[in-house]
Amino acid sequence: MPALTAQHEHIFENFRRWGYLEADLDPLGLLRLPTVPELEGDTEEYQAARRFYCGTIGVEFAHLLDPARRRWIQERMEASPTVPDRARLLERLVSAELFEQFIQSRYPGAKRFSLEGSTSLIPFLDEVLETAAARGGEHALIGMSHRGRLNVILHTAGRQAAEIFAGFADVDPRSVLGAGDVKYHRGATGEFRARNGRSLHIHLVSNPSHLEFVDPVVMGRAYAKQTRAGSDGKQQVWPIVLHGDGAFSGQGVLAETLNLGGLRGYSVGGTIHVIVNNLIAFTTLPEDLQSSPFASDVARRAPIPIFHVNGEDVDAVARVAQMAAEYRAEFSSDVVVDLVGYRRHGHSEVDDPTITQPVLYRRIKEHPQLWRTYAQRSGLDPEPVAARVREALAAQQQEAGKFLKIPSMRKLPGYWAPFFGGRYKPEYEEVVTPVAAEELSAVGELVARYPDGFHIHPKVKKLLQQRLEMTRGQRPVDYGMAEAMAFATLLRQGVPLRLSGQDSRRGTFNQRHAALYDTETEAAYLALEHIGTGEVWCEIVNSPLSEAAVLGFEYGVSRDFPEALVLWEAQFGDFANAAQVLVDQFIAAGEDKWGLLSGLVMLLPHGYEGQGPEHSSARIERFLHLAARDNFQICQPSDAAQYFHLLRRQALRKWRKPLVVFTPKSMLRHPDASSPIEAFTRAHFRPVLRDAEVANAERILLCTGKIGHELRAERKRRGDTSTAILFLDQMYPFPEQDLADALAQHPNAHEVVWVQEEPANMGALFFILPRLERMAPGRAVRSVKRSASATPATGSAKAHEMEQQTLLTLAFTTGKH
Ligand SMILES: Cc1ncc(C[n+]2csc(CCOP(=O)(O)OP(=O)(O)O)c2C)c(N)n1
Ligand SMILES: [Mg+2]
Repeated sequence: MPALTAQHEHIFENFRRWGYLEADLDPLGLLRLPTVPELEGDTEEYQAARRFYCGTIGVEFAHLLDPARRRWIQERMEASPTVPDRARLLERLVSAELFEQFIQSRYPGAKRFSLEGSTSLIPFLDEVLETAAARGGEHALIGMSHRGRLNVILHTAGRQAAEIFAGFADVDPRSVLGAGDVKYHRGATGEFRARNGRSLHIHLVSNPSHLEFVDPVVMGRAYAKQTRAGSDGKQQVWPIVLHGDGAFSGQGVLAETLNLGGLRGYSVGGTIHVIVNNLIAFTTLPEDLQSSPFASDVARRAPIPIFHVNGEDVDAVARVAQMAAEYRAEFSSDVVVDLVGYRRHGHSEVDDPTITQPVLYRRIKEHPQLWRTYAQRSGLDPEPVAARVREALAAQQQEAGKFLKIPSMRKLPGYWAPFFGGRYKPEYEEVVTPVAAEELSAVGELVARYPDGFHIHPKVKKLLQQRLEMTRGQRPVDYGMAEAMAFATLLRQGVPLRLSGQDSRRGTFNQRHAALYDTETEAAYLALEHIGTGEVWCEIVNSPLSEAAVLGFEYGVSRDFPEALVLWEAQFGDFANAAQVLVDQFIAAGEDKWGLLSGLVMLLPHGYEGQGPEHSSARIERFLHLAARDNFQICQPSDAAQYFHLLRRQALRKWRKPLVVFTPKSMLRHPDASSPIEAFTRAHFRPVLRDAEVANAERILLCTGKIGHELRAERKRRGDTSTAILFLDQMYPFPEQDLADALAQHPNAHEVVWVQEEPANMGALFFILPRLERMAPGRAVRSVKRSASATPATGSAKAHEMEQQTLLTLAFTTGKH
């Protein structure tokens, strides 16, 4: 081969960099792209380069940092494409399009979020999965929103059309009163049969309406399945996420999720992202959706390629699918595919698009259906296939009539078998959370250990020494050590463990020290990661500065590793509101909507310490608002031993429910919240802590968290012997019996006062008061709280102190006569 001239190279480099901007990507010519002066010219080189880079495939890869990856793409783009199995592609297109039309004609007025205009998604997914199967893939986790979901369930997950049609008939609404979900959000599992005879298990992840929030959940689930699969897990389990163009460019959680792709502790060996780009979002056009030409532009910050492909060139779509999947397999990297099409109907089928885009929809109406044009271009007769498909769909509709209730299209993996959800029953309380003294002292040695020659920081050395003394009963155990002991004892009992959060390895409050850092080399050593044996893994990870993506990821991990203790920690509890969608739509509602359980733990630092409107409150009220039907557990352990037992209970129980824990800040090392070693060897988690100091009180103060300790100190200061202080360590499920028993210990108490640090419109007040009133007939029920406020706390530390003092004073005087 003659050496390429510099001129030739220069021209090709320009096309490699900018060619996608002049590629023929858009079936209806709607994309507005800039012209590129560097691509002007008509020499032979220009024509050759244009053929490679400005056809129906345009690829952005000049921003990849690794020359080997750029070369890999270049070689494939500059090679002649092989001819695909066109008969097969046609058959899939016909089937995908006629399925939509069948629903349109048989269930008029029903929403399905048709795929028409982007039906080449179905052959695209086929080719991705074919490549995955050839590369050792066994599972594909697919996340997607509404558009084309039913089509994917049928063609990709391999479910029966009859099962889908039964959903349109809504055969038994009574069975899902107040629960369940609409058909275009429900999950499905099935099999995709590849040509090489292998089949891939497909897991279509249940999805809420909130666009893009499923993305990190898919990754977390894939991560868990890959961990389970072992060393070649990343080849076995393939995450694929489908996006709308509007959602891709607009929703920040997508950007957060892309950022996880290359991080240790979160990498899943590459996710295949597909934008089903119909150049519209509901009624809004691209010029109002993104500031840049392509919806995909947000992905260019990551070192991953972006393939654009004209969705009407089905051969090119198949070629891109193969390239994308091969790239993922080769480089363990994310890849983005922008499948450009249009939307044949309104946003849903009951929506009239001619109101907002009358001209566009006149054009779309005249635009031929893809299966017909593809057949024509390929010289194939589509009619025999079409007749077969129509007949099969009609037969499936007959079958659908036989279902008595909407069929579940999902089978849970076997590892869920031992676990259950539903309402809480007291007989579940069988788990043993105390640990023998010898075991605790053995564990103390283990967690305080570091390798020979490790240069330990003097402050940390002192702390480790103190921890040893704690397990030997020589000093009270604080929260940090209680947690380390809970983790270590669980690991020794065979429970895998994963904790992620911002700065979680050291701990935001310098309390955890799960990782020790060598003062000479900065190498990290995590004693907990060396405790489990065999399959028992432990990961304590510093997360990126994201709440939504990281919480979604950990929820995903918990969904596919129910036997592990999976924890997400917020830096401060209120930052969890940046992930509120995950809490609302998955964690609180997942069981009700989809019958899906999770044992995820959320650790949310909470407490009023004068740090201002933020950093004070983890918004207890928000979680209590979401509490119903025992959907999750909401707890605030008031001392170290309670925390220890709570974590162990969560891991050892088979009742799998998310657990929200309000964790302390200043109380982390406070002697009042530390516990004697005996509390770890004997007790268990108590939802209500009784008062050991005051018997037969005249007044009862009921509270949760730090304020209780302050009330105790105030009582001591006052020399008060007639006021009992009870801690409500579990707010939900509401421990009615335990609380009733605790109240009954003080039959002469004429009033019960709920005391909280939070303002009147926040905290647990609204939740507790009506329950207390019901439970304390004949006693006055009152409350002490900050005045209602638009912010959780004051910005002035001094004002905070004054308020706090007032709370304490009021607590000891309110209603007193
Ligand atoms: C977070 C969120 N905001 C708004 C909506 C309402 N909504 C549902 S679909 C949709 C348009 C989505 O457009 P696009 O992502 O392009 O997908 P398409 O429907 O075109 O396939 C909107 C605004 C939503 N579901 N989720
Ligand atoms: Mg769209």
